[in-house]
Amino acid sequence: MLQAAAGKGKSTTKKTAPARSTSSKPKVHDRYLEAFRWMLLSRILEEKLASLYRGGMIVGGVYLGKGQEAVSAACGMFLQKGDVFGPLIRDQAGRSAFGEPLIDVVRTYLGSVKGPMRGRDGNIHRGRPQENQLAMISHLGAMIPVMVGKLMAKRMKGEKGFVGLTTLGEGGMQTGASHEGLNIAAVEQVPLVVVVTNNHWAYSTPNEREFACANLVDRAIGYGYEGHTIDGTDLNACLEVVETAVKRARAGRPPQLVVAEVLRLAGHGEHDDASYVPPEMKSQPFAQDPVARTEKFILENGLLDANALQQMRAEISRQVDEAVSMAQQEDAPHAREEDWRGLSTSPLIDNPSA
Ligand SMILES: Cc1ncc(C[n+]2csc(CCOP(=O)(O)OP(=O)(O)O)c2C)c(N)n1
Repeated sequence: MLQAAAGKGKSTTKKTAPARSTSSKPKVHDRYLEAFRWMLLSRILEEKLASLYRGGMIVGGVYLGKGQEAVSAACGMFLQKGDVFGPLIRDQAGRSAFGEPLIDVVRTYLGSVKGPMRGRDGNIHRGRPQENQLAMISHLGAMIPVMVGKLMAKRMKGEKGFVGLTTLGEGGMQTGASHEGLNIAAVEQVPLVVVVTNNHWAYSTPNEREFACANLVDRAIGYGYEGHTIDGTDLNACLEVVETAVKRARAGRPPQLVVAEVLRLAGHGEHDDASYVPPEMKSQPFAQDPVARTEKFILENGLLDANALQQMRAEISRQVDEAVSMAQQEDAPHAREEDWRGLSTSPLIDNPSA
């Protein structure tokens, strides 16, 4: 749903009538099924990671995207070569849709020296900056100014037609870094999409202790963004809205703010039992499990039958198990043999003209 539209110049900001997205019927079945596959991969992979964590085989935290798979998958699906993705902790589906190899994930969690972080950096902080997947920064809000800087650098180099998309939790949106980043992106008119997933909790802090506006999308107009809201449990709505936002940013319209509503269907991390979530919240519409909802839709509309779905699950589980068993046999880094320079700076030191 498009909530507020701002013109390209800051002074021409105007509010348009909200247009409600009415249909949940997928227009493009292939796209719907592709998104579902990323969602399912995320769910199955994360269940495996949680089980490895419980077995004491993962050092550091495990943070699941359970409940956020539909909006996250959509975030990765409309980005093209040359676009930049800045994912956060609950974005396994989006990372996979953007092109992150499964083995990268497992190698990082299991500390393999062959992983993208060479076994040195934990779990969710992985990335491949040279392939435009920014390494995740934990400090809430800090991904936005980093993304803005990256987009400005691309523009200064004369690149054209690119978009940057970064994600944020509703808690992260309340930090100073978020405000500064959101503001400067609009001042500089960089081609940016910010997807905020309001999962109702920032660790154990509920929405009413996080912000006092009616809906976070109301801030779009104040920042000079175009704003959109989505039911983050409805895959088709997520695909439509994120696609529109990416297209608009690419077409040179102001930065785009998308606010999706879901419930975090796990603890903050696997160390947290989330016992502070009141039971009545779990029966709210936004608390639906997007994977189950999408699966039901696929079956009811005959996009796949139960047998084909079962095969998809089995195939993904097999790929996850193979990746885990490969990474488990790989070495951790050896301190004395390591090149301790940073991942991004090494090529610049070796080849200063690069
Ligand atoms: C500036 C800062 N403060 C605190 C933290 C610790 N912290 C990490 S995640 C988190 C909760 C984040 O909530 P939200 O942004 O809503 O995202 P969610 O975890 O719900 O997806 C907190 C408090 C941090 N990483 N950075």
